[in-house]
Amino acid sequence: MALQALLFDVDGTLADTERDGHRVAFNQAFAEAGLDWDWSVDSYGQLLSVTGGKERIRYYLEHFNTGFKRPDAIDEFIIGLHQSKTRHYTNLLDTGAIPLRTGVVRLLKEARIAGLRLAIVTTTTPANVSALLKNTLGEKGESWFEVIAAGDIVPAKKPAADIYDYAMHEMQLSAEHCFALEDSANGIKSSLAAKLKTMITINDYTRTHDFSGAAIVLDCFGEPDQAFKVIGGDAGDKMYVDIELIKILHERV
Ligand code: XBP
Ligand code: MG
Repeated sequence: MALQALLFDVDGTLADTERDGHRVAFNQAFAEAGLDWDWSVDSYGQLLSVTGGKERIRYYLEHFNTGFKRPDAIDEFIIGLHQSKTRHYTNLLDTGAIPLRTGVVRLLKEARIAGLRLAIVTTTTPANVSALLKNTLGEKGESWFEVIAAGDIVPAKKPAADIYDYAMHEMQLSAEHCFALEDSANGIKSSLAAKLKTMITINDYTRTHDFSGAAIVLDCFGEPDQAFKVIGGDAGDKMYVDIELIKILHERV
């Protein structure tokens, strides 16, 4: 089946947003609300087992900070905290603090030249995607992607298949014409459940995750002068991810 579209995860895949972006913004929101909660670099790794910021705050209260006296209107409390977190996160991106990962811009440009259709498939809030793309690819960055499937658009976030299914439905494409690019166990569970061949580029929070079923696992996309490391799978004689490698992986049974 001919490859027609690339479906990109955002957090951890397009950019290393978690440790120095989302985590920092959560802590800023907590401080602003007068809470003494502090999500350290290490503890945030555990909290990442739950996708979605609101879901992550709830998980923290249920499993890590069980002594906190919760307000009666807990849902509104979490929504308010999360809105503040989104404001801090997008402000942080506006400072240019988070660049795209190695090889991302080149790969996106090559995909556009090759006529591949592009989509974003993420659990993060839509405003976060807009801010990242605008601040890294420029004002027109978002328009490179035909569909931006993000946040609460589906109720069941990754690892459920729903957000990938939604994106493919919007594009009127079936899974065999698409290829997913992910960085985490929850991400690949979601893409595999949607029957998508999936490439993984790991990061510090995900390097020990289980990536069974991945088409290949790499440390990054690489550049012509900066080879990737193959962690699992067969990249042939390729040193960096290009459209040809993705097509080979897509066709491989
Ligand atoms: C990303 C996430 C998101 C962000 C926070 O996972 O888990 O929850 O950490 O985003 P993935 P919000 O890369 O698998 O999509 O706070 O906007 O929900
Ligand atoms: Mg991710």
